[in-house]
Amino acid sequence: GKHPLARTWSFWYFDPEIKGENLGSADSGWEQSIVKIGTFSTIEDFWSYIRYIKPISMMKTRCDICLFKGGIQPKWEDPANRSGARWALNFDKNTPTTMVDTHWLNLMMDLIGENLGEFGEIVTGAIVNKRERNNRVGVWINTTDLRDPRVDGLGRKIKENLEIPPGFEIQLQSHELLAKYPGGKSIIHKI
Ligand code: M7G
Repeated sequence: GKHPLARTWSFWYFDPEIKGENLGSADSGWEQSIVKIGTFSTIEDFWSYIRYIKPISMMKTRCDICLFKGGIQPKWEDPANRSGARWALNFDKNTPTTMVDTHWLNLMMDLIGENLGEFGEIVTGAIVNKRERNNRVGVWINTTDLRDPRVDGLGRKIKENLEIPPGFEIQLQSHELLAKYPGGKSIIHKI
């Protein structure tokens, strides 16, 4: 039999060249470029998706792959993300994209395998962004409350598990601030 995961997850794909149905929201069309790839709840089904989803080193620039807990959309607007944030790992051009692939794969395995312990409870999903300047891995959480020790704990645990050097800074950006001020003003914490 297949090996069940602790929960259901979905893969999503963002490609600005995809222009889907306008669902009537007031946004710029960003939402129309997201498609759900599929949902799974076993280790075997995870690997069958991984086998055909291109690693980001092979993807077009400006595309994203998202892995979210079942029932949560990879958007700031989803109720689970609305008052949340992302831990952002920005990899500059000195980091080979195949290294970003490795970090992303390790992160996905930590998420679906519930290897982040209690810190995984605040996670809603994760996204890898293929970008011209900085490729990015972002881990989305459902809170911006820095008094919750799991916020800082998660950031440290991610660095530890992915073997990110201590001197490599990761930033916590609130979705609300990011929506208002793209860029550095949205950073509420860093480690
Ligand atoms: P990004 O893809 O997170 O980073 O956001 P980038 O700047 O490295 O490309 C790029 C832009 O996409 C944002 O400034 C928004 O215009 C739009 N966008 C991204 N996200 C995650 C959302 C979202 O969840 N909701 C909405 N409405 N727009 C978003």
